[in-house]
Amino acid sequence: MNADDPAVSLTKPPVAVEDNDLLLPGFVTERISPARSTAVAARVGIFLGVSITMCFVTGLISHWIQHPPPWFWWPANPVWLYRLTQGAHVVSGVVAIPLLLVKLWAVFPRLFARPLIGNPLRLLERGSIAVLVGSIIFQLVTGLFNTAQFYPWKFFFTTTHYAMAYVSFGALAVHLAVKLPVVRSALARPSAETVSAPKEPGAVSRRGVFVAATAAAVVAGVAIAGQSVPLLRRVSVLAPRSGEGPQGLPVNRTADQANVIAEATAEEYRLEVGVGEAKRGFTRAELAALPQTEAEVPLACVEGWSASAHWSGIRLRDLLAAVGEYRGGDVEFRSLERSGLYRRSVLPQTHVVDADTLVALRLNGAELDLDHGYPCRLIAPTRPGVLQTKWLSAIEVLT
Ligand SMILES: Nc1nc2c(c(=O)[nH]1)N[C@H]1C(S)=C(S)[C@@H](COP(=O)(O)O)O[C@H]1N2
Ligand SMILES: [Mo]
Repeated sequence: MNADDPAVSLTKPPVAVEDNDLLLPGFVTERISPARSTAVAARVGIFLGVSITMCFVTGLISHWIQHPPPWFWWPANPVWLYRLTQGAHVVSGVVAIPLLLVKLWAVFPRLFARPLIGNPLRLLERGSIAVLVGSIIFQLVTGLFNTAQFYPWKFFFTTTHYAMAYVSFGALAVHLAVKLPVVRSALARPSAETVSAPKEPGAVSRRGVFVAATAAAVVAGVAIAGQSVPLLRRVSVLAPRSGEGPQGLPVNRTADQANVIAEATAEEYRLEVGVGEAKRGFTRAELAALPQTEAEVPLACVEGWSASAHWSGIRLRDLLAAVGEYRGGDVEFRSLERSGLYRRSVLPQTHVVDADTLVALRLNGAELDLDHGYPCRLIAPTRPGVLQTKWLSAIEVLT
């Protein structure tokens, strides 16, 4: 090849890197593809930033519902709201995976740029990249494994995933602030940067990379979205929990695994309800004799799967009224389960008084299956699945 050939100068950029005064070692510049450009990195980076922000915000919401800080308020309507935010959390996280890979591919040669450390600003930039890449990979991988209920590690997923979210989002903010000038100039040169295809045969173009990144992100999104979007179920290879369970709903923990079958089916079963000083135990027959209400409330697991369901049972507010006067406050639900993380949940007042909050006895037109919480379970709108306590043994207004 001739060094004066304009095509060559396009595909083999000079040693100075386009975004700043850094120098790349010769062996890297020799092999660098023009598609590994700042233009591609910046554009893919914007999509990546949007999906990570969406994932972060929806993740925080899910965390706050489960561990509410004093100032936090979450509505009881519309019933599908949590289904939407948690579906968006999982989809945006999965979409970010191919985007991150392309982004890393695009910037990879720059990781060898000299000076390796340099001035304090450059040190900050390098440090933020190291933390960013490490923590994002950690978040995406652990999150994806969690959707499959696969935990090949020792730490507790929820707390670690939550703590790491702040680390990665903080690193993202620093990274963006440092890179803002580069991003702005890269976006300001659309025609020169994205349109110029390399003349070298077989070389990949910038537009090609960008289209491939977008396509990969769409495929990844569709592959997981079937967990919450029934129409996509058949094409969603990454939606492991969308399979059918009893009564057309998946089950995360069966009655057998929870070791509650004997007590749940016992003659002596009572649901103990406490409202202030007033206490009353209900047999299953007594519960069934109370006025029944129906509600269409989806189950939306934090792992990303969700499904519509038709419940019938007693409105929680009616049940409390049958025992004593509810004067406001949170209500605690306890399960027959002796151990397990989800044997207890606390329902805020907004949901306690909502007409769709039920102590459910029936599901999709039949008696509640043992695996879905027989003799009765909590069903409240726009709440994570893990808080929809099954096999209830006691309900108590907290004071
Ligand atoms: N007592 C009890 N209730 C529970 C659980 C549990 O392990 N124990 N799992 C929860 C989780 S994580 C989800 S997603 C829903 C699922 O309800 P399903 O099994 O009826 O589909 O139940 C919730 N209720
Ligand atoms: Mo769940």
